[in-house]
Amino acid sequence: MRKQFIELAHIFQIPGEIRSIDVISNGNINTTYDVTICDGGTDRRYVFQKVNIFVFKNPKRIMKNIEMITTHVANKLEAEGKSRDLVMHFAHTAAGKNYYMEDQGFWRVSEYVPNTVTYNSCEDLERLKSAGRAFGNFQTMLSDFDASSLYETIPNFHNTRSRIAVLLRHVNEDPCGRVDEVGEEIERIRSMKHLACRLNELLDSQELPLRVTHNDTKINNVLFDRDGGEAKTVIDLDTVMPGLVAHDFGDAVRFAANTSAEDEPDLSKVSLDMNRFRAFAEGFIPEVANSLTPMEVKTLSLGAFTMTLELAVRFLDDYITGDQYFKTLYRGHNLVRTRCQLKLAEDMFEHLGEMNKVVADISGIPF
Ligand code: GN1
Ligand code: MG
Repeated sequence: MRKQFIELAHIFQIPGEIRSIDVISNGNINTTYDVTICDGGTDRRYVFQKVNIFVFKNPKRIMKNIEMITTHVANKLEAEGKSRDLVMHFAHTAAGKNYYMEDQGFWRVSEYVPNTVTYNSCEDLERLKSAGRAFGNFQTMLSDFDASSLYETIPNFHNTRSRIAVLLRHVNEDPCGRVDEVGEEIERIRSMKHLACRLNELLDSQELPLRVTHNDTKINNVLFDRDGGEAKTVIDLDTVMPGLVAHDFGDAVRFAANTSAEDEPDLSKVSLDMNRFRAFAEGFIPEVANSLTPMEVKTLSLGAFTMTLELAVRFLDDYITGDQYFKTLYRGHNLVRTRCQLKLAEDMFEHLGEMNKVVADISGIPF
């Protein structure tokens, strides 16, 4: 492996000697390494990433999106007198490309934002609020970005209605003979389907606008300052595409306000933590409030329920089609994830009124 990384460093024009290579194991899709390279007595850290081309069919276009987005954000930061380093920066090959494609895969390398850490869960409410500000701010930074110039990296990514339709088609086909095991889960999804498609309806009727959104707002996609604890920047820009603000808010809540991990097998540990919900909302909403329509604000909580049910649908779909999309650590991992997300979605359903009250309180918009 070391030999391959020496070659990659050379291709991406990074001078120096490789000191260490560690796997970063928290993504479910790409394969990521934390690589330290020493040049002239100084150690620098880089992120080497092999992009999953089963999931991302056109990675070159993704890298073009990323180039446009990071340039846009860096220019804005500079105009505000802030450091351009607060947005991801990718290494380029001698041919000026921010990726390298070979038989073994599709590679990219970014500089590790110095002095930062990531968290896979978040009980610290101040930290959560700061993550809310970071995702809200990212959204605001992209509010004047031309959405039509973006390639849609995964079509229908957060199209919940289409996700459910695909699942139900696969239930009929039962390609791996696993449908018998999951009758109850399918019924629970069917019973929540109507509400989960509400955002689709509001989009169809143009009561909600499309914006440029991040679409993968897990807390571990936020880099926090190692010393101060404040969120510095957001990463994982593969799915920046047109979407709904409720998707970004909702996916973040799904992950960060769950009292358990997203794949907790002990369902008694799975629930919505309203304190964490409030903390994230207190960070996110003031950042975006000026640019959102009242309907967007009113559908934020619905976004949390919708994204959680959508993830249950995606995990179950992957389970019954043979675990090809998400990385799994054991047989049945996707089913465990499904059950966890279903339990959380049901708990969110119970708490919709309470969540809406918090959003109304923070935004000042009466519902
Ligand atoms: C995937 O790889 P990661 O952890 O950044 C997935 C997200 C899911 C998430 C669930 C491109 O994200 O949509 O919410 O797993 N990304 C893609 O953990 O499908
Ligand atoms: Mg991701």
